[in-house]
Amino acid sequence: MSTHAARPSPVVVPPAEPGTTVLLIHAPYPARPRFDGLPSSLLSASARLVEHLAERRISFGLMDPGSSSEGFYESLELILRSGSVRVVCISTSTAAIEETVRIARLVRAVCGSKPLVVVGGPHEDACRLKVAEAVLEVDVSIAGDGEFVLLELVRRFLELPDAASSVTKALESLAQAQPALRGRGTVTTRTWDQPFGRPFDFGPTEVESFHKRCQVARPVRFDVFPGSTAVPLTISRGCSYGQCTFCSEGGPGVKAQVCSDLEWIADLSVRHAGVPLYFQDSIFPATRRVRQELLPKLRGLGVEWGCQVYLPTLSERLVAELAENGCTYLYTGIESGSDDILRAIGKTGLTRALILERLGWLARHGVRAGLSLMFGAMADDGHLLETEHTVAETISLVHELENRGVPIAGIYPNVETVLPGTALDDGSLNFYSMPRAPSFTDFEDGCVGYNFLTVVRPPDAARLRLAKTVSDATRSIVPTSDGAVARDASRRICGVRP
Ligand code: B12
Repeated sequence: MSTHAARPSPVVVPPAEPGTTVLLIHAPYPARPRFDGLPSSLLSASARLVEHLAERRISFGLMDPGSSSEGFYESLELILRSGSVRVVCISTSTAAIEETVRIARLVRAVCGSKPLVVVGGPHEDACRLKVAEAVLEVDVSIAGDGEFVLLELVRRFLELPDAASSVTKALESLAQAQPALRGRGTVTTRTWDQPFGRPFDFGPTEVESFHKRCQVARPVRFDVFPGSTAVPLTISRGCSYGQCTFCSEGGPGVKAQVCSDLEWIADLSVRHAGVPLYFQDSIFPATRRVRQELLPKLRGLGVEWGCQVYLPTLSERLVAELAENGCTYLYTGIESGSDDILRAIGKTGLTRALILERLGWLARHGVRAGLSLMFGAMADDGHLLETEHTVAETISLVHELENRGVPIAGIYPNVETVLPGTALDDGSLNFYSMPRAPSFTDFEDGCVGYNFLTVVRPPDAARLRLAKTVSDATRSIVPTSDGAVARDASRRICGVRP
């Protein structure tokens, strides 16, 4: 008999509606996203809070519109006008920061100062200027491991009457160190005297999946698998490599820790019978325990699955082992066909020769590849590394992989974007007003944020020419958003942004 029957079912997080008391909002991407996914940052942060609210029969609901639209703001206003909302928790990436500000302003315009507005997520974690300091409409922002502190803050706030001092009183309870609290990070609020941001350290949190505690009943589009859906999950936090100059995961914080409990994966798969699993860990943690315990379990589930790898740390033995246990798709960042660029962006050990060798292993073991390309690389001092020649090198690498028979399931072209907290962030950029580059609308994250067209404004003629080369070159290997030129119609830009 299976053991999963004994475990309580994860709490279902319903869509928010008029009457909802605690609103959970994943701030929308300001352009058309090419990826789908669950709001995993927000669900990870609020899983314990959701359990608490469900137990107390306090209503809660999720808004995860994906991309921004007037329809989203109309729905939000309708919910706010119902007069029920007491707490708004927003998770935001840097790209969505202006949407976060608009959401907070709408809350204040409709509900005044009554609701508690809390912000967290990747932007708050990485950005030096914290949201509650930068945005007056936000009461509190929490960087770091948010789950216990968020629960404590909201729990206390809801216990208090609707008084102006409720935020201050709820924050006071955090100061009285609770033995049950966990996590490390920073709480920021303008209700305190300077400094507005204060660190907290209640010890480490256990790395666990939100899937154990809560669930959103929504399929996730992921075109590389049959049925075009997948269940995204992670079994670790952080990145075991952490050296890429464009990624904030190299900074301080969890350095890739694997969940101690992996039993919930079978339950999750049973709840989504027959649907492939996609492990979106930055790098799939191929630890001995994962290889000896998890892989045979995955094989036993009888569903296809995929994960993300860093080619320099891959062995042919591992590819074989993954394939034997049901893995049919590996996603990896090859980024550029130029060895000079790969070295400069921190991908030490990744070379054109190594890419050709290791992706050849995938062909031998019948595993399909998803490839991330990243154009417009800049050096840490901001100068542009990409040239017409290096773009051509990247395109020729893709052709060479095709000619060698590597089964390419999807190509994901990106434009390098400067994110806060990365080696590329020199502290001079304003991450509360994101520039737009309409010529990169076809790219996953090229049209919003700081890239080689928007760090220097206005861009010179050479940069504009390079941007056109990048767009044209990309169109020659993958279809555009309207499905135009495709050398190979079976290959698509698709799926969860890994
Ligand atoms: C899964 C994923 C997605 C999913 C889900 C997004 C999400 N954030 O939930 C999808 C596919 C939708 C996605 C989209 C994008 N993503 Co993404 N994604 C990830 C990924 C791989 C995992 C996120 C995760 O679940 N982590 C695990 C949880 C446990 O940790 P956490 O996210 O740090 O959350 C903790 C704290 O932040 C905090 N917290 C989080 N939310 C909240 C909310 C409140 C109220 C509080 C108090 C605390 C709090 O508590 C959490 C638990 O401790 C990360 C990389 C990574 N490994 O983290 C990139 C990452 C978050 N994505 C990133 C980017 C750039 C994007 C896109 C802009 C890409 C694009 N091409 O356009 C879009 C933005 C979408 C948007 N709406 O703005 C960057 C963000 C950098 C930044 N400063 O913004 C990351 C960090 C990758 C990277 N280093 O480049 N992504």
